[in-house]
Amino acid sequence: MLPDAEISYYPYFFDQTEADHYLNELISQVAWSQQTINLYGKTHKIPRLSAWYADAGKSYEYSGLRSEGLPWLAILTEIKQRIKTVCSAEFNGVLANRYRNGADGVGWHADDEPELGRNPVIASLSFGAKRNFQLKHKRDKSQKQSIILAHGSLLIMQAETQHHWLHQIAKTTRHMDERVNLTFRLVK
Ligand SMILES: O=C(O)CCC(=O)C(=O)O
Repeated sequence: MLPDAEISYYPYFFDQTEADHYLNELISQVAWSQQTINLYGKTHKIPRLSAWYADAGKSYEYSGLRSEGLPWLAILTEIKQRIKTVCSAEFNGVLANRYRNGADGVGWHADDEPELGRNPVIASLSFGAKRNFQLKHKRDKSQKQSIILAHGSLLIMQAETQHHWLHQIAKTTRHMDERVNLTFRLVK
């Protein structure tokens, strides 16, 4: 149990066959793009591919950029319905991330954008390569945790987690196959 957090992890949320199917279909169906950010006047490509799907009018700002939601794909709606078997929260958008290899990652951050409101529920699904999901407390430096996110797993973060904790998927020089992550969110 982590302090100031509420995190549930379901390593076998999807069985191997389902997880393989979703990995392949998401890679081919999602409209992946590599966003760029401006840092101190220089343009950088973010080290992953992404796409935001959402109900009409639910735009979302991530990696410093606002994205209009793409219309839901049937496969994403199907996965959203499955999450309902363990979590009663409503979701109206999903951020898809694709890590092509170990050189892709996401740096320390919290999912605390204002449009998610206070204490958001984030449901995060993983398909493909196992990656290390690290958490660190914002103030108490002795508090850290890491979870190896397995193929077909579901991680739910809720309550005050985003307020007190940061998370990242660190880049690695080790060989890594592709991984797709879906984080379902409710944009107010
Ligand atoms: O890929 C992951 O598991 C984490 C993704 C993430 O942190 C995010 O989308 O905010």
